Amino acid sequence: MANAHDAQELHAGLGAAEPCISPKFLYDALGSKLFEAICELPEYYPTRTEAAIFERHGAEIARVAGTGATMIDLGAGNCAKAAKLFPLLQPTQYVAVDISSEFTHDALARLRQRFPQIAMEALGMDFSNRFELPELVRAERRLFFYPGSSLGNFTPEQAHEFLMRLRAQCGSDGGILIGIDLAKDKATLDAAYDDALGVTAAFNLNILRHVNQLVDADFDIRQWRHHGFYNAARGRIEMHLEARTAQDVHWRGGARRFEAGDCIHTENSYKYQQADAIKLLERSGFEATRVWTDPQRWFAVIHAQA
Ligand code: AVJ
Repeated sequence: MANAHDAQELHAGLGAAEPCISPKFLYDALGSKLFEAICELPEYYPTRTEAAIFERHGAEIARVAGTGATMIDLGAGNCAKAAKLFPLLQPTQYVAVDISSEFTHDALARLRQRFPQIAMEALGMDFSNRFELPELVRAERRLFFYPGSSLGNFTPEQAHEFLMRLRAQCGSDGGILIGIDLAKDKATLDAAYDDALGVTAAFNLNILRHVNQLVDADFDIRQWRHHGFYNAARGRIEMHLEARTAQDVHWRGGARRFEAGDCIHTENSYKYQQADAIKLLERSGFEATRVWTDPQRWFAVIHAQA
């Protein structure tokens, strides 16, 4: 069952002239596991490229970002990226924010055993719209940790608004450590979002299963096909689901007909030029202090202070 806000959002998206489902609905418990599997795929370079940057430059990242902060992990998932940085960043408090809260709760339970000196909280919430941290998150020295290039799910304008809101919540001396996927050749990008095993296809199709649960819809998943490709003109990956056949779909409070070939837009993932990512941060009130990239310049990790 969806909350009223999600139900309304789904209803509006499904009924729109250009139907869409927000990518946040990709992440139910199964979707989070499928995303973990995507991160293991040879074609999906972002996770391992970013991990290699953290691995190689971790000590310097910790020097620049500073130790002893409250580390707020946005879209924490299995918390693996943050956990690897704990020995270097030594946060006093770790706050794992994720829309898929049970998934993150389980991960956090294991982490508490390994790092008893760090106070840990899991927050199950959608931070994409409005975003206020509860009292339990300490206000001094907040370091937002936003890896994986999830910022790419926003349009650049939405990203700007989101970053301004983050900046306003940084507290004194706070900052952000963010991962940004950089623009690159189309073949590499196409393969990363349409892999040979079909894991990304399963991940995308799973959104329909999740929507069936959330608003009691009757999507027949076998009647839909995954598309994931780089739209170079718009500088973004697009994921769509295409109806294989004409069909009627119903959900709580609505219904519509899809003709064969009709598409539902499920995700954008913007790819940035490094200079544009820095401009975006600075336009949002941050000051970029340092950028780390891999030798191919496929991915950037940026630290910026509030
Ligand atoms: C988690 C949003 C960064 O855009 O690469 C992976 C999600 N979608 N494969 C991305 C995703 C399809 C991912 N982000």
